[in-house]
Amino acid sequence: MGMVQSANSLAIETRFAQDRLIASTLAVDLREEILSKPRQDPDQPAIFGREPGEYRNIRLYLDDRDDYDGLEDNPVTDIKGNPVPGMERFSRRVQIRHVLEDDTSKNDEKGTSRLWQYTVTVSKDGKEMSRLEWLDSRP
Ligand SMILES: [Ca+2]
Ligand SMILES: [Ca+2]
Repeated sequence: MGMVQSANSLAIETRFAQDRLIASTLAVDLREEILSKPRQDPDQPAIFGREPGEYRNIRLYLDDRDDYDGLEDNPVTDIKGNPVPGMERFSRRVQIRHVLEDDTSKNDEKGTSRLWQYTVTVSKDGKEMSRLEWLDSRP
């Protein structure tokens, strides 16, 4: 491989590594935001997902963790719904599953488990770049 070619491929690799770092940072940021919210809605009867009046992509109005289920943050926005400069090609998605306590790969169909699995996926131009999963429990 010639000098120019290897310099090019190094630049591409560096760019990719930067994108991966940005994507994982965006995922961690969203996890921190979710974990900063209470497990149950503080001011209305709690339901899984958003309670009435909680707008889909303005996260400021989301006041409990399961409100984030199904969130599509595309392109990446701040908590007030403003696009984040430089992040136009990145998007984030949140999925929450009610899972069995003894086998978290299975969904809890009966609704008796106290465990939820959270997944945050970050993509660039629609291609997945980072994924973060964690378990959350209810007392
Ligand atoms: Ca809720
Ligand atoms: Ca709520």
